[in-house]
Amino acid sequence: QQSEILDAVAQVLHEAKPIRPRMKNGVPMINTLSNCGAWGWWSDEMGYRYVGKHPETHSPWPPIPEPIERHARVVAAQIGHANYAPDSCLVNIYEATGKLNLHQDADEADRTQPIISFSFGADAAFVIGGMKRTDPTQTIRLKSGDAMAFHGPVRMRFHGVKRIHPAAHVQHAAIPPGGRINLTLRRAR
Ligand code: MD6
Ligand code: FE
Repeated sequence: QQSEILDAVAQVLHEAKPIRPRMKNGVPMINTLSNCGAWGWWSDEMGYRYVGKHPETHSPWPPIPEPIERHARVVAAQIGHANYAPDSCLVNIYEATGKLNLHQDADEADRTQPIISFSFGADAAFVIGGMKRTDPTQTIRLKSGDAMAFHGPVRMRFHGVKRIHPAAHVQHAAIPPGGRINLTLRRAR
């Protein structure tokens, strides 16, 4: 199942080349990203938002590959969302030194819709806190093939990736050496 998904990710990355978003102050983020689906998450000097086209090539994002959507629907059904219809899949690409600052996913129109995530490659120290940035956090080790759902009361909790553990990893052409790929499927609009 992982190689089925990763082959589809490689195709997406071929069609929509990974790019590095910037924060509002212009500072580049650490990881590169790509997207598939009608809407892609993006950040630059104009802030965080969903865009319908690749910011550099101006091509529409490729559609969400069937295996990726199918696996997301399986997970969504398990948490009571039988009619989950993601319109966005963010592909976050971590080098071995990658990380992701504490954040809330708050750019989606309907926050009753879950976010489903899949992790591949190196392990990640995933931190999850509370509703306030300063709330205490717990660290969860995400491994290759792990699925996670952010829904219900958890949906808006602050979270991030403290570090990557390059030791244990699955190799695939889509994954940087010693790095990691995370997919987050969303209902953006
Ligand atoms: C990551 N994940 O695992 C980053 N957000 O690399 C996220 O930021 C995330 O896994 C919302 C829901 C699930 C997630
Ligand atoms: Fe997130």
